[in-house]
Amino acid sequence: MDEFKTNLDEELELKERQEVKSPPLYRVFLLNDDYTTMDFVVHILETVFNKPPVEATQIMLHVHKNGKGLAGVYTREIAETKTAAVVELARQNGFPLQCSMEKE
Ligand code: TYC
Repeated sequence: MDEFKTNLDEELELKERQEVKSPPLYRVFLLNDDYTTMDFVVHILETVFNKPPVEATQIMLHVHKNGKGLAGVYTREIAETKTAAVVELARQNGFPLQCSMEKE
C-alpha cells in the first residue's frame, strides 16, 4: 500500500461519498380471476396506474389471457400504496381482484 494518497484517490473517495444511490424498484402485477369485470380492471389501470385507455385495455387483456400482467414499476412505498388501493377498491366493489409486488 502506498504511503500517500493521489489526487485520483481523493477524487474517487469524494465521488463515492457524493454518489446518489437509486432506491430499489418493485414491479406491481395484476392477477387474473373469473369474477372481476374487464371494465373494472381497465378502470383500475387508468385511475391507480395512470395508464391511457388503450394501454389499460391491452394490459387487462394480457392479464386475462396470461394470468398476470405488469401494471407499473415503483419505489417500495408507492408500490405498497398502489397495491393496497387496488385491493381496497376491488373489495368495495365486490371483486376478488388480486395485486402482487416483486422486487426488481
Ligand atoms: N378474467 C376476467 C373476466 O373474464 C377479466 C379480468 C382481467 C380479471 C384481468 C382480472 O386482473 C384481471 N371477466
